[in-house]
Amino acid sequence: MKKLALITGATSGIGRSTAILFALQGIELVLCGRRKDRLDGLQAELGKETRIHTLNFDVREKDEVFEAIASLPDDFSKIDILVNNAGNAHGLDPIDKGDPADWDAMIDINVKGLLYVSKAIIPGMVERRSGHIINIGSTAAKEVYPKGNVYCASKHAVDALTTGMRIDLNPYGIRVGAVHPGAVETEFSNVRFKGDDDRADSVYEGFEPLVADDIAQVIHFVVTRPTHVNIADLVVTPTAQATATIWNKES
Ligand code: NDP
Ligand code: 8X3
Repeated sequence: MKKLALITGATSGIGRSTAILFALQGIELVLCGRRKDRLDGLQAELGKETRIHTLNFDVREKDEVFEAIASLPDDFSKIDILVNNAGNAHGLDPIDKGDPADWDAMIDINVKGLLYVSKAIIPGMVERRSGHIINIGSTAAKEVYPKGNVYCASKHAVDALTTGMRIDLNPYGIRVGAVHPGAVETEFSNVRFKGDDDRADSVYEGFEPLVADDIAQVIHFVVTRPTHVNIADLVVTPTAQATATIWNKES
C-alpha cells in the first residue's frame, strides 16, 4: 500500500530534496510552501513519478493552515507521514541587538507554524491509529551558540515538542521523531542574512557542508523502518563540524 506524505517547506533545500527522493521511491505527496511557482514546477517535474497535490500557504497564518489542510481532496487527506520541515533563521545578532521582527518570524514559523500544521494533521492520525511525524530540528536544538539565541530557542522548542508529541501520541501507535541537521548548504543562510549572498556563501567556505539530499536520505531511512521501529532522535552533521562552534576548516 502506497504511503502519503505531507512535507512543509517543499519549495527549497531539505524539503525539496525530500520531496524528490520520496517521489522517486513512489511515496505520494502533498507539497507545501509559499512560493507557488516552485510548487507548480515540482508538480510538473515529479508528477511522472507519483501522485502529487500542492498546498500554497504560510505556516504563520493559523486560519490559512487549517483551511488549506481541510481543502485536501479525499484521496490526499489521509496523511501517513508528516515532515515538519518549514523553517528558517532570521538574523544572527547578540540578544541586545536582535530585531523583534526576526524573533517573531522564528517563533511564528519554526514553533507556532509547526504546531498549527501538526494540529491540522494529528487528529486524523489518532483516528486511524497510525502515522509518522518527523520534525526537522537542528544542532541548534541541542546547543546554543553565540548570537543564535532565539533561533536556538525555537529549535529547542521543536526538540521539546517532538518529545511531547511522542509521549501524547504513544497510546495511538503514532511514531514521532526528529532529525537534527548541522550545516546544510541550502537557502537557509541567504534567508538568515536577508539576501546578503556573499555572507551566506561564506558560511560554507573551508569545509564540505552537508547537501540537502544527505538529509533527505536520512529522512527516507527514518520513514522506511518497519512499523515497530521508531527513530526518535538523530543528529547529522558534516564531518568537519564537531559541535555548533568547533569546526575543522581550512584557513
Ligand atoms: P531553505 O531556506 O532552503 O528552505 C526553507 C523552506 O521553508 C522553504 O521551502 C520555505 O518555503 C519554507 N518556509 C519558510 N518560511 C515559511 C512560511 N512562513 N510558511 C511556509 N513555508 C515556509 O532552508 P533548509 O532547507 O535548510 O531548511 C529546512 C529546515 O531545516 C528548517 O526548519 C531549518 O531550520 C532546518 N535546518 C537547516 C539547516 C541548514 O544548515 N540549512 C541546519 C539545521 C536545520 P517558501 O519560502 O516557499 O514558503
Ligand atoms: C541551522 C544550522 O548552525 O546555523 O540550524 O544553527 S545553524
